[in-house]
Amino acid sequence: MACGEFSLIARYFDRVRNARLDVETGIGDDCALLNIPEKQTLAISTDTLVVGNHFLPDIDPADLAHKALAVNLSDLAAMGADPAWLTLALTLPAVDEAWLAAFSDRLFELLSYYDMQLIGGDTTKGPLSMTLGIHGYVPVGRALKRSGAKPGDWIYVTGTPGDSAAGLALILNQLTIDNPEDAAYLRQRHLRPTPRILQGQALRDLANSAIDLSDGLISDLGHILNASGVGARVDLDLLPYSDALRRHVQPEQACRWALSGGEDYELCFTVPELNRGALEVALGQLGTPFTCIGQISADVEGLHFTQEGKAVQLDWKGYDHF
Ligand code: TPS
Repeated sequence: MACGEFSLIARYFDRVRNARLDVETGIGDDCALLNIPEKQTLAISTDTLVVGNHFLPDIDPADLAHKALAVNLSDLAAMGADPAWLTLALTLPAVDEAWLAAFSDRLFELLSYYDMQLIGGDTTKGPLSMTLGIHGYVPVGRALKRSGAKPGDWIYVTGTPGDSAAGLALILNQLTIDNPEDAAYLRQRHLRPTPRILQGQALRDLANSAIDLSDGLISDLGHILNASGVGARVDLDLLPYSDALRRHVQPEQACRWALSGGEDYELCFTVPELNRGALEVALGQLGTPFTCIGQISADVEGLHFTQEGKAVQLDWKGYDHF
């Protein structure tokens, strides 16, 4: 059956209305009209994913939907925001109904999980790509920023950075792992990252600064340092690795992926000494693994690494498209 742009939207993207969110008009008018809850600041972010750069052409459409939404949600997590509205501009080479059904099913599953609503978008023909605009809100004055790190703050990461880059290496056949469970785990960490939404919200009153790990710790922690005008020491011996990464990847490669691989979508944040106990409780209650990897310092510039107590120079860079 032929499926034009408008029936495509009606069939796959105009689904449920969210009762929590005050949306006057969702998909189906020229603009969406949203009423923002009182005493909340709107948090807005946008991300583009392009075939060949962010994913391979044969990616499973459900994985693509998951990743596209998760990387956007991760930006809201890094600010401590509550997710609410999504726009989706989708460019497709052709209408493939099975592909669209699988893509939109996973998208709406996640939207429902995070209690969000798709409020608009655009569909065009061309090489597969998409731009998502995500909107959330955060109580006025309580958003986490990159610029708040203070000397003496402890630096933490959630989860186990490096897994996503190992998953990508598996997908690109640059790495082989003979243990199917470990290989599947690493692939999943790349294809289906977990946005740390509740963790970001729990950090609002505990962390001085936060960022999500999209380009790798070197680059992303570097943004915190630049924005805050401070330096930091990170102890490479403290970097948390997953069992799968540790079992199958040489330590130096694991370290390189953790620092510069990117796409982990974990949070990196800094916490003053005073809040460390409350942090243990708050993230412990959520069952989130998190690790202290270093400390913000006023007497160094930029990022300094130590290993076995000695300074080490690393010339690795974070992921850069250009
Ligand atoms: C086919 N990659 C793409 S974007 C990015 C990384 C590490 C950083 C975050 O992007 N080639 C293929 N798939 C991939 N996922 C990569 C390379 C690696 P952005 O800054 O756009 O959010």
